[in-house]
Amino acid sequence: MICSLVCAWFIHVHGSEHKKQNAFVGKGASSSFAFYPTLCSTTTYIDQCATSATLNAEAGQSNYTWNTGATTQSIIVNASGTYWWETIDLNNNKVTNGNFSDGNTSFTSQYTYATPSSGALYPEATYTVTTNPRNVHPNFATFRDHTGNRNGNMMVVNGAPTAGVTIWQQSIDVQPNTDYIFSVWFTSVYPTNPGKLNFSINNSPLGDPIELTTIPASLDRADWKNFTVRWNSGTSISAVIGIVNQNTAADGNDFALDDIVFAPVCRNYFNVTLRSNPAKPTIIPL
Ligand SMILES: [Ca+2]
Ligand SMILES: [Ca+2]
Repeated sequence: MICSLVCAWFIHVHGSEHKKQNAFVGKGASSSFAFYPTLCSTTTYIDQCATSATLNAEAGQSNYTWNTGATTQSIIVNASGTYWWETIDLNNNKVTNGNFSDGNTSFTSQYTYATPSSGALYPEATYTVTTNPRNVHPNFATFRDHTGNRNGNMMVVNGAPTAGVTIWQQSIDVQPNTDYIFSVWFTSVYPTNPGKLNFSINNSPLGDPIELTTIPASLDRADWKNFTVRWNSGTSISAVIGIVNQNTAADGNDFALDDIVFAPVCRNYFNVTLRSNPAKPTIIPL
């Protein structure tokens, strides 16, 4: 009863603030209310008579990082306090033409560009920008770009057996002392010897090797996978970001990439207040 009264008062006094924050105020012994922040760096306020609250990060992320160490979309917290989860600020992508919609522009490659046509990618160490790998090599798989758009472009590469060659590179401006995520979607376009690559920044390798997976011999679909690496800009105000081939296999080693993002990490905060029921009074027998 006491808790209900306290919470009723709190909702009355702070209701307008909570509405503005688009948060839901609930009460009860436990909570399964959903919270979906839509903007990065916002704070969602939660205040409820409960011993726990469920915090839901925005759906559709490829990975989740909470300050508690959790990596799931939702977490249950049992104490008042400030919690946050990190994501990529996609509204601040520094890459130009990362989805290749503008074709073969805004980036450089140490491989040779081939104008899209049947068999254009027969030679090793060539690349193109096209809507279907089969369009440029009869032995490559047939599929759409990463977003599944029939008219969407991707970069298709016939990898060559020389390590340390830059496949894709672009110079970008960055803010100093900021954490960034470099994110790329890759798939093999041929089953043999899936590609091995590295992220690079300012011509130094960064992060774990990017090891692609094979695709079915039927060559009827892609296996798009997302690879990311984190980087702190330090004192830099610009960076040369790149993707470097590390596979020395002669056969196969052919792949596609799409939706390149280089954007700051941002955090969404939850400010949680949990109000427990007070202890029941002790009834002393007469
Ligand atoms: Ca695309
Ligand atoms: Ca090849």
